Amino acid sequence: MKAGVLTGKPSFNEKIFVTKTTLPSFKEITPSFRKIFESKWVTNNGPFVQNFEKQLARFIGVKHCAVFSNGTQALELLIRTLNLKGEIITTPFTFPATVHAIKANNLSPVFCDIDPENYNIDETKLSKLITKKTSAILAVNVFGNPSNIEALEKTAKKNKLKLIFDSAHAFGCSYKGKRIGCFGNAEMFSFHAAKLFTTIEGGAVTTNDSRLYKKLCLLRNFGIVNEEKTACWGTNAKMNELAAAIGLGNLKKIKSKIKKLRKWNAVYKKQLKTIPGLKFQKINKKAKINHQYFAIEVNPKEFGLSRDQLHKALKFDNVIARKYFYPGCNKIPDYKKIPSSSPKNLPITERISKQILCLPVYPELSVESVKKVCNVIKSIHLDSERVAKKVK
Ligand code: T4K
Repeated sequence: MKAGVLTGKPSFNEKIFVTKTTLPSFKEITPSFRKIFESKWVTNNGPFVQNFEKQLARFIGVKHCAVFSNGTQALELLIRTLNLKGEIITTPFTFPATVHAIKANNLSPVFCDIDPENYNIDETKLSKLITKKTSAILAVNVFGNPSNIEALEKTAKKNKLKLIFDSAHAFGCSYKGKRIGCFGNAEMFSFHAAKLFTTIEGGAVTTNDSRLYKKLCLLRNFGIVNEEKTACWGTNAKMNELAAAIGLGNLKKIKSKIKKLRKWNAVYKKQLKTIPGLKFQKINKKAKINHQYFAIEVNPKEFGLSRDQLHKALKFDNVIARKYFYPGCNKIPDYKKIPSSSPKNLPITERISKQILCLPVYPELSVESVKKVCNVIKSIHLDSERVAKKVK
């Protein structure tokens, strides 16, 4: 089989995106939507939201879950609720929302470089970044791969810092037999349409801290306690009833979806591992992941083409892979000038962000399609010199 970049004929007739929203079937969701439409109670902590929060907390095995209009709002409000000051240490190898949530609270991000194998914060580099101004560590479980949680907990405890996790990618993952969502002071999830577990737009914070949970609920609803009392500043970050109904529908299927994705992941690994210059993310040995991302690291010398060239070449076959996360957040103008942003402090982020490519993976994808994507990549590698002329 020859890649489309060589033949002029794409292997897929339609675009294969990095992911595809998975919703409950229309038939399954209709009774819930009918109930909501008939009741006319569509938002403001309605019965579906309340039930969704209970079910999520039970699924994760955590005391409390507060849901939000999206993951970014969830994280912003979590930071505000913890009353943090000064600086928060985080990773530049993440979606901009992680860092924006710090900035939205008038706090300064401090970037810690990542581990070259697992792409999470390199905990051995944390100590040097901790100053009197540091109030928290915001770690990201990148592509659902749990961070080295014990090491982070130890550093946070020793330095009296709060520890929070951006677990936007990690719904359904676990660490040492406990689900992600139970760790640190609190964890945030995104339920965006591009996530394996979605409410279309939505997010959550999970925590075992009852006071934190109550405060979060207050802040997402304008700080309103009751008709006559507004206790503090707040905003509108509420999830609506239709979103919660979709979440409840999707929750029933999450385990079977993960099972499917595990298979796709195995197929990708089996097919791609023999191609020179391709490497995979090292998954934490103590973890089980949800497999919603499948990232390859492209070594240009060994593969024969750069990540950017492969990314372009795949488009000839209608394979729309994504460069998550390029460029690193340290390159965003708002953060570029802070001292920890300097590329010389972040050599691993610099390299990985230029070599990473996320391939399509979602439950609707067939094994044949996954194999076809792999064959296209093989063909591109084998004919890399010819491909290079077409994708400068
Ligand atoms: N922290 C981290 C670590 C995150 O990754 C994110 C979000 C957040 C925080 C913030 O959470 P939210 O506030 O978003 O809840 C997508 C998502 O929009 C974003 O939520 C996600 N991370 C990020 C990793 O991926 P884009 O810019 O890649 O989205 P887009 O529109 O290009 O969509 C990606 C693919 O998803 C499309 O190629 C096809 C598929 N898709 C997309 C949409 C919108 C669908 O199948 N259906 C859809 O409706 O950011």
